[in-house]
Amino acid sequence: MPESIFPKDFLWGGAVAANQVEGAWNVAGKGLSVADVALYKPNVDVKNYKAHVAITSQAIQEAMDDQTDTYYPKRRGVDFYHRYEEDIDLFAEMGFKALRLSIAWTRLFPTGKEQTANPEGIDFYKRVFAKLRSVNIEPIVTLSHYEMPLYLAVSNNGWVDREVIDDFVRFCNACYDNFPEVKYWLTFNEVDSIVRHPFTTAGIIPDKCEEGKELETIYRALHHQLLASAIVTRDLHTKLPEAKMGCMLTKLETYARTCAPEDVELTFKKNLDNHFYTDVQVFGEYPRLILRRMDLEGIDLNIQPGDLDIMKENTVDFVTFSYYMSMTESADPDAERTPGNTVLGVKNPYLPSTDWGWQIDPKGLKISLLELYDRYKKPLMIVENGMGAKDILEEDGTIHDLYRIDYFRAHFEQMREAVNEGVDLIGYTSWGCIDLVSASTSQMSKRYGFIYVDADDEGNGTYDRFKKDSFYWYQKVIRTNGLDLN
Ligand code: BGP
Repeated sequence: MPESIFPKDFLWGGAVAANQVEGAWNVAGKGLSVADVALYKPNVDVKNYKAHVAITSQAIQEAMDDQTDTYYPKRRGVDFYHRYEEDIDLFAEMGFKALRLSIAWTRLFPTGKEQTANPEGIDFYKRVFAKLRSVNIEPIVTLSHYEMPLYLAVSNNGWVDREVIDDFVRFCNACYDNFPEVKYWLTFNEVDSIVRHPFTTAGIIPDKCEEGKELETIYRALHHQLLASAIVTRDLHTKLPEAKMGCMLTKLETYARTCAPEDVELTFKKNLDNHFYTDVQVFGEYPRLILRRMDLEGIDLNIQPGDLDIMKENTVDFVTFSYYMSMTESADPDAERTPGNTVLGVKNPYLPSTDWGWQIDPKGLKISLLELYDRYKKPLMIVENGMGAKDILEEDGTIHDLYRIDYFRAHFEQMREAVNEGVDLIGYTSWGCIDLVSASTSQMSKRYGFIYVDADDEGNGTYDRFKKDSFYWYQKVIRTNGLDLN
């Protein structure tokens, strides 16, 4: 068998998030998170992501008054809370080396303000990590994956309040103290997403923000998150010197629709704007061009004395990102647009789209890998990649998701080329390795998994698990370390 181009210890695996898989939203002392008030909106066009992620104080109150999970699918997830042993056995059967998952902040600190962690929450994750260890699967833990305490959103307007930094630092240190065996940690999932969905990412309630100052409010909250990221990176390096801290970016690779200089400039700025968040976490400082842009837009980050020193001295060890699709930009105001991962880009005539309009671009993954490795010169990990699709469970319990195998095969071929051309890629976790609740639309019908979960958008079904054709394909890919993609 010829040698694979991937490193022998390449971390093949899958990714999930507590708020999209666990369910058990109100048991064992868990408090309400921002995900628990995410309303499923069946009558809203799935391509209108802004409408799906929109939130108001009134909608929050209505959700808090509703104890059911009928229209709050993230309250039920796919019942991983009770089925995690069966699910982890299935991941092990595929040969996973790693599983990316998040620790729900409100399982440990129900409101975020408690001074000590909820023992029942600690116990759950101890059991999950023990199960993973028993089948030699390395946990990659996201500390903040769209799950902040609702109490902090309602009482502090989320990360707008600098005080929330201390609450997050206390939560992260409780994780380090209770789960010291975890080697890979990530601070904020898609740290750049705060500008696209400020409530989901940072608990910012739009109707609580000062009129006309919304963007400054968001960037001030972002500064608090980036400062918190540096502080908890420092604490990790102090407490668990063997562990590694990563940042996590939504890689929105953007192409110019034409070679017209206006299109190229606009596109160049779009990519600068996508990278600056992780620039801060890797280089420890805000890029001058971004600070100047904020200055020109009248945005004051309200940086306090000492903040920049902490950020400069505590940078991350590796860089991770999500990649689903690429985007295109144009200066033409009439250019046709198409939705992507909570974004709206110009339609690329050379690329096919998923049923949700996301443009499938395997070559864009290679470009992203080359670009991020050249920019950061740190080990990279792809921690989200995959395609949402309406899978069909056949009478005999099979699911023929050949389109998903084609998607992954094409992306793995590009990963192989990138590694062969010198990129230090240490791992890959597909997004939604088991069907779960969609982040943007709260649908179950937007399936990503190698494992089918018998549940529909309204929560009807047995919740039994079924292996898709892609389960067996990915099992072979992992067994041959990426050599056999047929
Ligand atoms: C990313 C999130 C994931 C996941 C993914 C797919 O933004 O980090 O949580 O949900 O998007 O998006 P969706 O679930 O909206 O299809």
